[in-house]
Amino acid sequence: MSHEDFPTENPAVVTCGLPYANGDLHIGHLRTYVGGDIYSRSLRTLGQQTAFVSGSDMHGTPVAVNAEKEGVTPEEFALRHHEKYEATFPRFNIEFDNYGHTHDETNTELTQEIVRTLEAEGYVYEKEIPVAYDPEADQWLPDRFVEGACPYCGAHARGDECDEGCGRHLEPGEIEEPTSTLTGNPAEYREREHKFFAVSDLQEYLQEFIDRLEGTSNAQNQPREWIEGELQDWCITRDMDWGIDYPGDEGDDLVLYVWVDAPIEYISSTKQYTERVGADTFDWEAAWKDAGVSESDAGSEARRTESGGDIVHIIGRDIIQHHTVFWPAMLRGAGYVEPRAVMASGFITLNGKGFSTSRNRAVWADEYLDEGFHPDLLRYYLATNGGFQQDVDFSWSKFKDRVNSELVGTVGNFLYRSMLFAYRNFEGTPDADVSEEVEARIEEAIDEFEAGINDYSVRQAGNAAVRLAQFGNEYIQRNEPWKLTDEDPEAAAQVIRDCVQIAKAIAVLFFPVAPGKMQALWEQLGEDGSVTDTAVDDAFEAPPASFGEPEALFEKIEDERVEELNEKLEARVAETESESDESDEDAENDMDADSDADIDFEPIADDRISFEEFQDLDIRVGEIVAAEGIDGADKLARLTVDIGVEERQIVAGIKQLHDLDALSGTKVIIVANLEKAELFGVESNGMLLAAGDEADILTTHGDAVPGTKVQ
Ligand code: B3M
Ligand code: ZN
Repeated sequence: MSHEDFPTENPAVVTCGLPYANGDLHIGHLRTYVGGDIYSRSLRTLGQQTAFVSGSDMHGTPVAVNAEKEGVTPEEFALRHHEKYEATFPRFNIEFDNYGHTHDETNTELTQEIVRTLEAEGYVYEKEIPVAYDPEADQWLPDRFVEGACPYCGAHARGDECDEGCGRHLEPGEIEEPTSTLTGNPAEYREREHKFFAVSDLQEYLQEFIDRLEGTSNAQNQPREWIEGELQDWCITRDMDWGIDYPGDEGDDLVLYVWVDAPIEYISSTKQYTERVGADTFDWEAAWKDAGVSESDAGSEARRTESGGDIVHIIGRDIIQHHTVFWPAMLRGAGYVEPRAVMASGFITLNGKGFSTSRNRAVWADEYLDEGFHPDLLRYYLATNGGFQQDVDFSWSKFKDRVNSELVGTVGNFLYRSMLFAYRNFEGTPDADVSEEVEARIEEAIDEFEAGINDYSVRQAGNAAVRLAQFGNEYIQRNEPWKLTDEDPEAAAQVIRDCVQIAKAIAVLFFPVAPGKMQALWEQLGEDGSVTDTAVDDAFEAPPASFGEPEALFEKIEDERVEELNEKLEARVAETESESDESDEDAENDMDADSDADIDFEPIADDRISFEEFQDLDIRVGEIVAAEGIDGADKLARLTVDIGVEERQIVAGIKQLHDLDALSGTKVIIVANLEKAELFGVESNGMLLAAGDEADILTTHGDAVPGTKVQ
């Protein structure tokens, strides 16, 4: 069942994954928040009633572990970071309608209420399970207090997550060869009673839910296997005193698992927004409560929610499982509205390598602003450099290129030249009607913007305005108004009238990406108020007849500046590395160690091979014809590859790293004469070449056809 296009009559809630209140923000962390801010602003521009909410994730072992290292209470530690985040987001024009935190009263009460409802609905049971214990420290070892080997893939993993291997959520007791992170000693498993949420009871519901779910394709594809396989129940309590008490168990050392109360903050934060602005402005219950589900049928057969709002979750791709399995199960079990969409972003690298907070190998959020760069430049870069689910690399040099060519060269150039011309010759908007051609082109840009939002592509929505500016430049160039002012003033007035309208349409459509800069443009156009209060149709309204002399909105970044910034970064990394040999150990302190992981390049092999040996390899260009996941295998996909002379079946470990549906037609490089192998019972006849852990697929630069030999 597909959803109605935006804008809908329902209230929408856009949420961003809650940052752990645990460290400093670097520009890589900002990607999902920028994406969420652009998405929610764009929905409003389309006329959708929208609340944009998030908050800090205060609980869980990531915070407890670091607070302990600093010798402060988890609360003090988390609040300090929360306040810092709350102040940092607006500096990047990321303006939440409400930014709360998981430890506040609203969230504590709502979490306990939801857990009580799940209990009352029969979704919670008790079970004795083995829990890791450190006998020396005389302490239970929940989640990140224990590490060991993943029982599914064998990779080194944290207690609750196989962060370096298959990416699975791990239940207490699952990790093998447990070691205490407190003392470094082997941990024991001791039996202990815990509470479980019967996710498996909702399996049938989840299977139907995932078919309805919209958003990026990774969020729909990745969880299928879990939902269709044996669904595990979920231990929802932990042996800790930092967290939200299990309702009724206050005083005991049992708190709710952080992943219970963290997503509930999405609802709590919306509720706080309503409490501040009133239900007439935004009604959190209308958005979140599933009025159609009575207590008695909450757990029955899957039934499409008829009421409630459009909930869009924007997250990093490492927490897809939490948002597409556990969270919808909780919502369903407690009678709340299911998410309409999950948008899961790719990771971000710095000069091709991972950000590393411990090695100071990062561009810090504060640092970016202190260098004097406008936040909108970074917003533009992060939002449009790649599709939302693709990995994006940041380098000062690429940043400079995009700013100079697109923001300065295309958008800024068009706006400045047309408005300066209008100001000098007409002191504002010339008195004429907009031409049909330009009106149609503005309509096209609006359609593109709207389609981008409905496809969950902030890049497409953002690019609609840039492409309109590109058209504007061509339009001026083609009509040469500077030649017309004397010969045919009326024709000159027409061209400039059109350009001023394009400028206004850009202000409306580019506002979600560049709110600060577009507000300045709005004022240059002589408009009153804030662009926030405009909607797409305002793109067709004439700007005021008079406005002042414009100023260039975007400034070129010089090569020397890039050199200077690169040098600063290198020097800082070198200094941090020489200061500390402990950086490897510190890696787990990172706010988000997944995206922070440094790539340790392997040394170049010493053994040289002869040219003849190289020639023994038959490497060919191929083209993917079809790609599908192999059932039961976490990582493997079966590819059909056209290699000119024949079609080959090749098995490759790319299942969770690529959107398989989007791969057909992709040119690839394969080793065609590798011995055949059988993987998961499927024959692999050749090998796909791909770079690094993310399996960045090698392709051709030009138009070599399938079958062409690579030499
Ligand atoms: N605090 C951060 C993460 O795992 C975690 C997100 C919670 S979202 C409800 O990326
Ligand atoms: Zn694993």
